Amino acid sequence: MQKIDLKSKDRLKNVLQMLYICRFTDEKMNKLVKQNKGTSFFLSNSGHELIGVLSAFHLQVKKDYFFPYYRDRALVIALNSDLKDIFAAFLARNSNHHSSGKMMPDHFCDSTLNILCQSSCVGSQFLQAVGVAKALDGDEIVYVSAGDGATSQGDFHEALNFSSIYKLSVLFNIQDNGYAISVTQKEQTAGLIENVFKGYENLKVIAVDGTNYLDTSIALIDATKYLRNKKGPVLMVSKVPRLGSHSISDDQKKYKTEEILQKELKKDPIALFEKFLLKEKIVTTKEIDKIKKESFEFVEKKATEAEKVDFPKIELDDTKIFKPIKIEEKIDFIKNQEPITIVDALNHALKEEMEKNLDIVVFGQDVADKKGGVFGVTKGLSDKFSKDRCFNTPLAESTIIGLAIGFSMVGKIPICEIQFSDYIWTAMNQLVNELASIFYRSNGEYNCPVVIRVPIGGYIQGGPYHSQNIEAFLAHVPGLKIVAPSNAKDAKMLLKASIKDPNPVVFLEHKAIYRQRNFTATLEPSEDSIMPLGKAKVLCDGEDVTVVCYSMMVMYAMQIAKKLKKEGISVEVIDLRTIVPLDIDTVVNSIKKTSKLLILHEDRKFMGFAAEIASLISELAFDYLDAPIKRVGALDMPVAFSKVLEEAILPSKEKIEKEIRKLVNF
Ligand SMILES: Cc1ncc(C[n+]2csc(CCOP(=O)(O)OP(=O)(O)O)c2C)c(N)n1
Repeated sequence: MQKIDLKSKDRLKNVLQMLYICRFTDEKMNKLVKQNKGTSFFLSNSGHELIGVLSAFHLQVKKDYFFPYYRDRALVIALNSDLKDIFAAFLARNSNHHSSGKMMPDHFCDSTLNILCQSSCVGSQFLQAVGVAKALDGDEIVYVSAGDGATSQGDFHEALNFSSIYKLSVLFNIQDNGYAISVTQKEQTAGLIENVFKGYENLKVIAVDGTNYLDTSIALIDATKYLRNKKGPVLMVSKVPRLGSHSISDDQKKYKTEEILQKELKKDPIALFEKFLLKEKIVTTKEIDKIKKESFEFVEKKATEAEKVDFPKIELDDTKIFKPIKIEEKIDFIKNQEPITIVDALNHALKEEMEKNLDIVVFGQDVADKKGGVFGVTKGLSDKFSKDRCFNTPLAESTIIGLAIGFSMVGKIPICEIQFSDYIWTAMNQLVNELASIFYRSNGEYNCPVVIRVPIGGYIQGGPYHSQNIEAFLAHVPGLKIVAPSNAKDAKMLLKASIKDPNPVVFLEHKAIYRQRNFTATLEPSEDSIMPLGKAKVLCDGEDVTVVCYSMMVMYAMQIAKKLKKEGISVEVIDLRTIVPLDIDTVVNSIKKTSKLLILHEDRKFMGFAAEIASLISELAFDYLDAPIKRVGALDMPVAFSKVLEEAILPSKEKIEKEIRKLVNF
């Protein structure tokens, strides 16, 4: 490792210049926000400059990866992200990086410098950083910063745990300014952060005065050596003052006494650094003044350039939410084979794709062999492809989706499993607030080709926590595709399309039909067969009524259609196959023929996905309807364990048939 001369004049002048640029940027932003030039929000970074600048100096630009938080502008500036872009983003302009007007100021994102996409959710960056580190195989370091308040989030503990298990080179740089808005450190954490987390094996913990140049530099040398040698993660707790209020909407005088404010001012890292330089006689006052002046002028110039950047164009089409993808349908079947079940179909799709694409990684709870998943979908994958490509995660759903985000942003294709849909809720922040919007928020700089496989549904006496359906919740989130196959051939081909999709796909697998043979087992599509997302299928032609359904309800609808046909009632059954994208055209075309629509899903009727379809059809095809649209779904209550209750709560074939008959006779 190269020896660093911490007292070289060049280095120190460089640090000083960066510190001034950061401070003047802060002051300029504070002024700009009052001038109505496009921005309305400002977060002071004053006090945090030294730790940010030195972190950048001790890491390698374009080699290492960075998840800076909003008070880490100094790191981003010192990594040489163009200050014009930072100002332009601050002014909500169409900046080259940092979201181009999508995100509030200081949400950094610059793919040319491996700065990954930041949201506003405090603490959600930790697990994504860990995912990036797990995906890398060189001696790169993944830097992730946050304030002391963020360490209270469960994701922080999950991230320390996972990175410590796998000895991942993640530098957790906690910039402890003693406050989370107004909440003090004592109210926040049961002890000092540097003491609380010492129990994780392989984790090196360093506490440092982040306003002291020499101490911080030495701590970073120590940390980076440990990380480059792949000994494990480092938790560095840097004590810094927050010299401004939390943000422009806050007044710290409400909760900090004058005495505290004065004490904090004495810890201004720039004033302390100037003092150090003069004491060590490394620079003269004159040199300081010169650097200061040049830095000021540089900041002014960059801010002026930024003001000339246009505001974003008003582009609101789908291509801003989903990265475009075109897949041509190709279907043929393997000859002379027995029908396969959905479990087999999924397992074969995974094996075939993993064989072809070395970037695919599978993980989740119990997915590795010999168990191969609680439903056996991932059986044989870790034996065949090694535990690097198919591994068990801790029992932590946020970890699973957080890791997937990290993997996907650095070129991998993660396929993760949430063991039961009922347990996806602990990962909702990573799924909804993070994964779904990264393509949009990064203005297309990053996209996340993640597949999340989720067993859903009831009819198995699973009780309230092994029976849930989640499509209506997820369909409301822009940026997620949702697939719900009803049979083995569709499952195989749709999973292949989901893996090829550059966007996040939630793949819903119904537990009750995983191994069902009579309806859902089919001949096996060949390895190259694929079915694009967003194409519904008319499974049986009819004249009297259209039944729209998906997942397991397709089986019920088809069985009822077959029965009614014998009585001369002709039911057209449409299998949506994907919820998002939704193929509403196929439904409209069917209604033009039948004039009657029944939407069937297993999920609760109230606020279920049928409500959206009904509403769309009333907008698009009202003139063709001869009867009110009917919905059939579960009762508005949790699904009970007892068979008699479960049957009464979920849609039964009898009830569906009754409702179809009523509609036909309307
Ligand atoms: C999950 C979440 N909860 C609440 C907020 C609102 N919020 C934004 S910043 C902040 C305080 C963060 O404090 P800390 O992590 O100590 O960082 P600091 O601002 O002090 O640098 C809060 C509560 C948020 N953005 N995200």
